[in-house]
Amino acid sequence: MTDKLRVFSGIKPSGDPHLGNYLGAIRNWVADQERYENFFCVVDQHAITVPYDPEELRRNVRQLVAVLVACGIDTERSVLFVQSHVPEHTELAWLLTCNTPLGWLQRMTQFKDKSVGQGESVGTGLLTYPALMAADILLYQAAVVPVGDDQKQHVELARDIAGRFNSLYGETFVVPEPVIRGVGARVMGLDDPTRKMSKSVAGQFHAVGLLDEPKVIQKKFSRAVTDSQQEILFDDNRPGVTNLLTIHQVLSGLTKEELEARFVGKGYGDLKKELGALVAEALAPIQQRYAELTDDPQVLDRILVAGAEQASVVAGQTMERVRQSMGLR
Ligand code: AQP
Repeated sequence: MTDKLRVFSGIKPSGDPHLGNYLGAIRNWVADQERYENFFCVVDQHAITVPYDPEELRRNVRQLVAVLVACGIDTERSVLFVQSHVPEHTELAWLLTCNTPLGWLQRMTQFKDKSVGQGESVGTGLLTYPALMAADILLYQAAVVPVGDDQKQHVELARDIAGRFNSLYGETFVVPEPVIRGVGARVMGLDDPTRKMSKSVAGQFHAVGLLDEPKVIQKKFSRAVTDSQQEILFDDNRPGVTNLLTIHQVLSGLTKEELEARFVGKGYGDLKKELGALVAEALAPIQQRYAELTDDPQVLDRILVAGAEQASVVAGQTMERVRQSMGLR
């Protein structure tokens, strides 16, 4: 037993993990391992709500688990596991779906965005997956859920679902709090700084992968979209340069004023070159650990088995209570 607050964090294996995932999420998860009792989950069942390739999914799951460990997730201190390895997630998701009004799901902005143009052929899972996400969180009785601002609405839904369930069937779930990070909370695409950097967006120059080689990283930054102005300043009306400066700020730890002063009289080329080197340097130790870790596939197999066992203990206890509360036992 521990008196630390329990945290649930998920990441979707929908493609190669990128700098946005690292700066907006993984880096903070690593830093907070001492502060919280952590459950880190590779949410593979969220990655199947849109068309996908099974072979690629298998590869992405293993790659992502290895990247998380390489970034510093310590499996001695935190529980790291794959969602589908703990079947209670889908069991609870169904029970929660039956207790979630349709209107609550239909008003989720992500569903509205992602279903555009698909009409009635849109996968039902895209509509109901926030109930699965609620199950992920509630299964571990998490008090805190760190998320990007785009996921805040889903954590609020999980709160509503927990509250409704507790009032219908008696106190069963901890009602979770979303926590949004400050600087670096949102890294934008290098090819289009008005869109969030995403794993699933196509385009060679969109995202910086955590496993990209230094020269690829340099090349991607050299192609980053900026604007036709000269000064290098943080400016909400200039998303390209602001995105580059924000990435620099998170990695270098410099203040906005220090960064702006550093680039007075210099051009975008200087900023991009320096940033490319800074990012490559930050990713080098991660890539080194990743190479060591994946050298022997059995190491990863053992991590996956141990993680699922640890997660199952808590998930099993919650499910027993839920089944009792709902009259299923
Ligand atoms: N661009 C980003 N900037 C900052 N944080 C980000 N995160 C994702 N993209 C950025 C954060 O990473 C964590 C894991 O995210 P996820 O993989 O579960 O889901 P996502 O936000 O949908 O990530 P992607 O990369 O955009 O995937 P796709 O393309 O499949 O939708 C979360 O904490 C997220 O906020």
